[in-house]
Amino acid sequence: SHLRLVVNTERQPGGTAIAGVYLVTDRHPNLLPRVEQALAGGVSVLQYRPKEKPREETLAEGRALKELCAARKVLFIVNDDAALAQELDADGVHLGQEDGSPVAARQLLGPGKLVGVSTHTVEEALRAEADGADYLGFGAMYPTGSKEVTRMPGTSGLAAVRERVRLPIVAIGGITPANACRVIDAGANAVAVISAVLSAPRPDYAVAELRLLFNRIAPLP
Ligand code: TZP
Ligand code: MG
Repeated sequence: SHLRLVVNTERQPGGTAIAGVYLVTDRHPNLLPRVEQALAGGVSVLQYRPKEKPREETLAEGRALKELCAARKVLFIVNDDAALAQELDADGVHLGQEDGSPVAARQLLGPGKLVGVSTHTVEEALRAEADGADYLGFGAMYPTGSKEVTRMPGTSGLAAVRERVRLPIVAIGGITPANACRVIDAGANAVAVISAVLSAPRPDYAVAELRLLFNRIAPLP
């Protein structure tokens, strides 16, 4: 069964769409039902982060995830690959520092699509803003087993970026319901999570716990 709370994930008028819980996919063998359950807890954005596999499988998985998102008005973003985002008609693409220019991605995807850029320093954040990013990824906050991270600016790095940019900031890396309060307080508009949700016994409860923190802490610049 799913969480019985009524969850409103519709965008608030005048507010940014990038806020709250931003779920990133992994290669969980049972990914679709796990994601479906997570969305029931109140996810705002889903990022599809496919792993190496045949293009047709990636497309099929991407279409299925997009459908789950559409049913709950959750934004659907594709990691790394602007061409895949275009092929899936995703709501946007998320680029790392080595994934090509945000300007080119925006040109390919056309108006109305979101372009997010991963950043780790104030300098990268300012450059992403100048390149026209719609939001920033920023991390890692904490050690994580989900990715080999070489930089961990943490919540103090996040606070430094918050002072310099007005774009929505999505913090990532080792975030859990137990530490998300610190991350939101340091200025995150959204928390990106993999394991704290997809490896939880109840992904919907884990999302709800994270989401409710925003209602309680949220006044952000
Ligand atoms: N980028 C920086 S840390 C990370 C990514 C994709 C992994 C986050 O996973 P988790 O399990 O929420 O720490
Ligand atoms: Mg990338």
